[in-house]
Parts: sequence; structure tokens; C-alpha cells
Amino acid sequence: MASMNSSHASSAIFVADSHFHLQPDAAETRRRDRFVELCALAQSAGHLVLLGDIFDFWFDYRHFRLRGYEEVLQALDRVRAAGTNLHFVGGNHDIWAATYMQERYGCEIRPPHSLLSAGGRTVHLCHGDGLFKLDWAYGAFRTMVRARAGIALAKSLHPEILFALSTWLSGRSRCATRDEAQVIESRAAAWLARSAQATGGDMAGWDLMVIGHVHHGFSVRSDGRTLAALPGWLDTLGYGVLVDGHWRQLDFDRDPAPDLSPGA
Ligand SMILES: [Mn+2]
Repeated sequence: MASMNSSHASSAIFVADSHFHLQPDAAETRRRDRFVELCALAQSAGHLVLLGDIFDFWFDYRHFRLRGYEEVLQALDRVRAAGTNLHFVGGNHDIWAATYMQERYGCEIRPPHSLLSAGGRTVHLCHGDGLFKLDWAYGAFRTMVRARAGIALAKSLHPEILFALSTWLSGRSRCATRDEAQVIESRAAAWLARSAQATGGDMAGWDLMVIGHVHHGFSVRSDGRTLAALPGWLDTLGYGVLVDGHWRQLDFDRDPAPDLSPGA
């Protein structure tokens, strides 16, 4: 069916690291309700990019469905029904949701680094885990969840045990401290400078890279390229908007209704 969307095709909304749980507490329920409002905003955007760790725990079982994410999943149904293109980049917590997101929302399965033409630019998408080598515990979990052997191992665990393991590890997901934030920013700047020489082939041609994962919002520039990190919907209601090539990092409490029309 042709889209009935009156949306602005050249606009894209980015969000990451909401770390939603199956059994949310009161504070998370409020954040989830705001996320549902962000989804309503995304109904008038051309693209909604979910940049990883939207879900704190996800596992695809053949015969079982996780229970507890219905409000978020149904909000995403409405985004898709409005004609907005949905994109999903798996994080270290929800990489296993990729197949489900493909089946339910038509998201293509993406490698850890990929390019997206949206919002008037070619954007390098990556959740961000493993980029700056800060976090050995994430690193170990990431290696496990992304490896074939790790998936086989996880599938052999009882769902509730896997859930408990993941919940324990996710206790480490929180806002970066001031010292960590400085280290992250300087490593990001160094990475961006190196990438100017290293990036070629299929990954050439981007001038904006958006990541999540670090739970600290910032952007750095080098040689005409920008690397922007979303602060994470868990810590603040941070999100990104790209309209007609113009990138902005916003806070949903202060900016719940940005202008998505071209030239805005
Ligand atoms: Mn992450």
C-alpha cells in the first residue's frame, strides 16, 4: 500500500540505549511512555533509526515469545503503519532482536557497521560497542552474543537463566562519569581521524557517523566528518534529528516537537 504519510522524507530520528526491561519500574514506565511519544513524532519523519540497546534483554526462541515489550512494539507498529522507514541496529543487549525486527517492521539485517541514506546525508551507523575499547565486561558479553558459538551456548541455557545473566551484566549500563566522558571523547576524536584513512570500499562516502552505547552525548569533528554519540534514552531523553542534512542532538523534555520540514 502506498504510504499515507504526510511525512518529510528527508528527515530521520535516531534513538539508542533505552534499555527497556520486561518488567519496568515506575521510572522506566515514564521513560517508556515518553518513548511512545517519540514514536508518535517519528510517524511524521521519513526514517526512525533504532541504534541499539533499545531492549535490555532479547532472545529469539523458536517456541516462546518474550512478554513485556508490547507498548514499545505496538508504538513501532504505528510508526511503520504511518509509512516511516524503520531501521534497527542491534546493540550488545538486543542484537538477537534483528530477525524479529525484520519480520515485524521490515528492517533490513545490518552488519555492525553500515551506511544509510536518510535525512539528506549518508550516515554511518554503528551501535558503538567495541569501538573505543573501554569496557571489558561489555566486550566479553558482546563477543559472546555476536559469536555463533555464543548463540548456541545461549540457546542451551534456560530462558530465565539467560535473562538473569543479562540482567546482571546490564547493571553496568549507566551514564558515563565525567572522567569517562573525557576519555570517550578523546578516543572518539582519535578514531574519527584514523577512519579518514582507513575507510574505503563499501563503507566509503559518509560524513556523519552516529553511535550509541557510550551513554554520553557529544559530537566530534575531523576533516569535514562528524562522529555523534547519542546520550541514551536511559540516562536522559536524548535523541538525534537529521533534517535535510542538518544534524541536531536534542532532549525530548526540552524539544518534544522539532520542525521536521525541509529547510527547518
Ligand atoms: Mn550498548
